[in-house]
Amino acid sequence: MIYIGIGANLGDREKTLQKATGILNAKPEIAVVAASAVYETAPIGVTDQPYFLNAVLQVHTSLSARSLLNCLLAIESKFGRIRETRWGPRTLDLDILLYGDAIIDQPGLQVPHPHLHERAFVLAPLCDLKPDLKHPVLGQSIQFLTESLGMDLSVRKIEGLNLIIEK
Ligand code: A4P
Ligand code: MG
Repeated sequence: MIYIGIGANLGDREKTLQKATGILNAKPEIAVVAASAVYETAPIGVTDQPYFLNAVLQVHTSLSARSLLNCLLAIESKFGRIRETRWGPRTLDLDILLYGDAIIDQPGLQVPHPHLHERAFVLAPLCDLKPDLKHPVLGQSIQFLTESLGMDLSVRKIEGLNLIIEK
């Protein structure tokens, strides 16, 4: 199963997440099968920037990891994302978190996402979807990794906000 992290911290964040989910699902090669709750999260890395909305999507796809990445990058640029600062503000960020059990370390493509296991803004929504999923490199469950972070006040589930999946 494939998991994609989605985040936005500029503009209408909620609308961006919803629209990007719809664009992904509209691709004939991609089916979004589940979406986590949406979380409001404190910025990590460059901390002097607005709060993010983050969620995780579970998808089925016939695309290779590389083709999926290219598709995500094309969707990001549709939202006018200009990459200026690493870890800086963005209208839309789409990351491949997990591609089944695949372990990929190529230029421009690392899977599992190298920061997956240390970021509450990814682990909390992923744990909603699949707590018993094992990290292919570390061998530990998503629930274990989430709990290992301890109490994390940097992420807050937004009650009543759900991404709608329509095909
Ligand atoms: N790339 C390599 N592996 C992957 C992958 N598995 N998924 C390459 C997606 N992209 C991957 O990313 C640079 C390049 O990473 C891509 O062109 C692709 O070839 P980028 O998105 O342009 O740069 P970035 O996002 O600024 O840097 P980086 O290191 O990818 O950062 P992250 O890990 O994406 O983190 N705080 C909160 N609260 N919420 C957030 O969502 N996001 C970030 C960005 C920082 N702080 C945040 C959040
Ligand atoms: Mg990224």
